[in-house]
Amino acid sequence: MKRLNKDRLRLYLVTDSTGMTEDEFLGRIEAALKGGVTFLQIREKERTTREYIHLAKKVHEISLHYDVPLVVDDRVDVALAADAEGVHLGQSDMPVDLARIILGKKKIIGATAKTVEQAKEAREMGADYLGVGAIYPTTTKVKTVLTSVDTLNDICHAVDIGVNAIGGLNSGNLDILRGLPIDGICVVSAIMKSEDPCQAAAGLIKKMDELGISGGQRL
Ligand code: TZP
Ligand code: MG
Repeated sequence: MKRLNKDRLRLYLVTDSTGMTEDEFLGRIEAALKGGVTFLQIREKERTTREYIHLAKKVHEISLHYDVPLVVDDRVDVALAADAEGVHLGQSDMPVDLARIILGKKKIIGATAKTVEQAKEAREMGADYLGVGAIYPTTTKVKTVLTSVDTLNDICHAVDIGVNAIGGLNSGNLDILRGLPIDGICVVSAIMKSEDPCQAAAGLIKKMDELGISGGQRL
């Protein structure tokens, strides 16, 4: 069975519960799913393992209802405990090939790549998709550097797995990605910090349609 159809990557929401009650957090995720989010990553940097598992299970109950895959940032153990669809791994996290041994063939493994070399290596180790960025400076707490649009384009042409852009993206600045053969975008603040997460998600999809960001144009 195919682990991941690239169409699923179109609007990828990375969650951030900072400063929210659990109900507000879950409510925002559900609203975003109603607005058209197609893929979810739960990302918690300050939580205990037990809290991370608790929240991942709660988010998973909702994402299953919308038939949207959920991956867990950084933590293979939390992904397994919550029976999530997979995990997202950065360059300092567990190597993709080891995660693949632990998770098996059916789970989704995403990886962060900032260079063509990292992208090819992640693909060879068994990653199903790549998050590439940061395209713009971001206000979300993350250790990252900027990745140029040229590098993003080169990565798209160097690998046959899904490629998403990430970092500072919102409906007002997606023009930089016009016509690029990416499969989708990943956002945190554009949805998690918006007044109306449902409208925000719908607006991002509309903008991607206008700009011809639709993946599927390569390999
Ligand atoms: N990796 C690169 S940039 C980023 C991550 C996790 C954060 C993106 O957040 P935002 O709010 O969409 O800029
Ligand atoms: Mg990480």
